[in-house]
Amino acid sequence: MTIQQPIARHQNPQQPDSQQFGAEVGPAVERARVAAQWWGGLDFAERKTWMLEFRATVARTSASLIDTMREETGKPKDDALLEVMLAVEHLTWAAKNARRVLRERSVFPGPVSINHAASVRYQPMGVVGVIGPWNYPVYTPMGSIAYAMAAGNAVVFKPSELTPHTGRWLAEAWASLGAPHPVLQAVTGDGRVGEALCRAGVDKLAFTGSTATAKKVMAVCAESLTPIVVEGGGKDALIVDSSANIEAAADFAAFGAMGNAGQTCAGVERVYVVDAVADRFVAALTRRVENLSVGDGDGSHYGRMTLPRQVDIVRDQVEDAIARGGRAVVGGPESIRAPYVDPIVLVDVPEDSTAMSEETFGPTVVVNRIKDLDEGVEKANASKYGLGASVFTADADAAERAAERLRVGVVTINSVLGFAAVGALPFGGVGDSGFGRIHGADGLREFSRVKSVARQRFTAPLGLATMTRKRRDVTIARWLLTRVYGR
Ligand code: TXE
Repeated sequence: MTIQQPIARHQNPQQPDSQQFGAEVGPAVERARVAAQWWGGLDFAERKTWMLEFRATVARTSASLIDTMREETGKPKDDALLEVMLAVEHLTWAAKNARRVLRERSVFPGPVSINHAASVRYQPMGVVGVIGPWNYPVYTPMGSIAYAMAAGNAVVFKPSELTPHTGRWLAEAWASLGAPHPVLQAVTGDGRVGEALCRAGVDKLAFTGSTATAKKVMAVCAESLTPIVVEGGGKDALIVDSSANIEAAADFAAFGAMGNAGQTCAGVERVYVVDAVADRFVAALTRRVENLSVGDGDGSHYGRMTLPRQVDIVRDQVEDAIARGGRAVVGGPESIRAPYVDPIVLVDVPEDSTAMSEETFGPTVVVNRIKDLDEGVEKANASKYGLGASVFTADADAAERAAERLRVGVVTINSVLGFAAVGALPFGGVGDSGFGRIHGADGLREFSRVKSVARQRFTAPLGLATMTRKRRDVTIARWLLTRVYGR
């Protein structure tokens, strides 16, 4: 197989002019339409075989994928490797569980329709468009691609304009299998290509990116009533109870906040610590992050900011937090040396500052004090985002209560990002974090068209749905309504 050679860092890939956008997207969707006929006509076992073959190819040749990602995003090699591993995990889960989740199932028709056999089917939708981000350019889109393919759809994938070769790599890996049709294709370019994909007649659109762009995507998809699933980022909170293992909480907070240079949709951006243990927590977190190595080397803990303008967002938020009375206990505005940002830990930042309300997407974290877990949940829930949250406590009941009350799509207890490799767990948010779910059974159903079938097996004892219904039938219906259901 020909795998795309990595491009030089910071080099802009050649973009076609706007007239060519439709030119690439339209034919790709047409080819996908034909591919979907073939792919959707295979049975679950056949699709599983192809998908596991795809997985094997990605895994076997992952060295060049890792290099490509590394060049395009600036993340360390080990992080890129971990990302491919997680993506492959989801590919595996989707391939192996599609039949169990999506096969036709019978349902009880109920007493009034007892003469019917009732069943639910999950059919492929056809062609799914996937618009992906740059922060996890393999793992994140694979959460849509794998589940859409396992559900019997063909996929046209538009990677971020910052990671086009990573997107092409995946499509070429599929092409190298020699399947009769391109079930996975990539089209590259900026938002205009994404918009062309939204207009190209796809049957569903899966979007990951900013909330602002999600709204534009939704508006364009609304023109043709194309359904979408949106993963729009987050402002995740980590809450530390007084009973928590403080060292472990600090360890996970450091990883959740600084890993991948903080460019993680479900990364830790706000920490709420119960007052009694706050000083200990801040000291433990400081020890862990103050000497992290940041740079291009493979030994670095994290690399450059992938999106150049993200550096300005981080700077604005840090300056706003400090201007409003927050304090920097690790780093500060001086930690920003584009394209790198050294770790920044802020404390006692007002809740209405942008560092607390807007997505930061950088290696900075705010630690604020709370009186108890309940207040932590309240503050966590005050965000317009609602993607994930973590709770650290030794009290299992308190953790369960918090998990129940947190207004987010995914809760992690005593760790962070604990869901990322669990194929069975659906992923998605509420509010500005989006809607719909990828991963898990819900992720497979997200890319399926539900069809209900009711088959009459014999003439109904109660002839209600007929023009020749008898007085006696209506009397029985009235009796059922008032005496049985109205009891
Ligand atoms: O996102 P965009 P950007 C957040 C993060 C970051 C911000 C902006 O806070 O600062 O988003 O990043 C395509 N129609 N996240 O500019 O614009 C675009 O080409 C159709 C959160 O990268 O949302 C890319 O493929 N598509 C996040 C994708 O949308 C359009 C991950 C995302 O771009 C389009 C990354 C249009 N009109 C950034 N305009 C997460 N949720 O994990 C752009 N695109």
